[in-house]
Amino acid sequence: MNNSNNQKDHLFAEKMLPGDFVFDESVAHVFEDMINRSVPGYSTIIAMIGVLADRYWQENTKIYDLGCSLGGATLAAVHRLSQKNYSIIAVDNSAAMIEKLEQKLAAGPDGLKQVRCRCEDILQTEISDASVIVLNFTLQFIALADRASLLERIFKGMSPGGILIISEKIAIPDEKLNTLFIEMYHSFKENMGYSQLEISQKRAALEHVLIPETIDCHRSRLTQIGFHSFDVWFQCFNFASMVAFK
Ligand code: GEK
Repeated sequence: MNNSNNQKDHLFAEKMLPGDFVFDESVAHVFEDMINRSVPGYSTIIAMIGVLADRYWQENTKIYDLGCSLGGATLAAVHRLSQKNYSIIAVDNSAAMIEKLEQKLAAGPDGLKQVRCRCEDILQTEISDASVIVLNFTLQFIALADRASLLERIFKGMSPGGILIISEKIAIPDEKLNTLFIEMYHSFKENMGYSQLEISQKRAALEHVLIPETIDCHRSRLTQIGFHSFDVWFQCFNFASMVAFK
């Protein structure tokens, strides 16, 4: 669904004082443009989350979109599951994001009534009877110390056969490749119209807020918790989307 309020992201275009990135009103205002121009493959990942949600959703279970922002993944699932009796819980702790998502849902067709929005910390979200759980570029913002317990709660709240989809910026263990992929990513952002100043100021703002981990780290933590059939289904430079099953 297109958002007619979609504005171009110029948030880091002017020289600014250093400070950590926050998901406030100014970010929510330009978010769709920002994420499409900042995450390689974002639209492909979103569309495929819809396909995976449709394939793995089970009757009488819920879909959770944790860190939903403006509901990109939620709306892709709605689109694919249109005739089914699904329910989606879309959670974000940014009031600005949830407010905009609620406005979008209210203005949309009736099927969107099957989506419930919650403005809360996903570390507090009660998870039960879930067959599809989406963490689309959200886990990277959770403190490292809290990630395993969050994933354990997710595992406990899932029904057997359920799918967990995690998309993340990733760290590459080989230093040469890590540097190469980051540089390729910056070229991607330049191609998307961001200036070098915007790229470097955004990078600095995210430095202490977005903490990437390696694919091996994701794999071993999920396997230890009890998930099986983990793999990466999409990767472009240092961005990946992974699946794992209960
Ligand atoms: C998409 N999934 O378009 N609790 C709840 N929400 C959180 C928390 C938390 N503890 N920490 C961060 N967030 C979306 C994109 S964006 C990714 C996700 C990005 C929320 C935060 O408010 C923001 O909306 C989202 O996670 C991350 O498919 O901007 O790179």
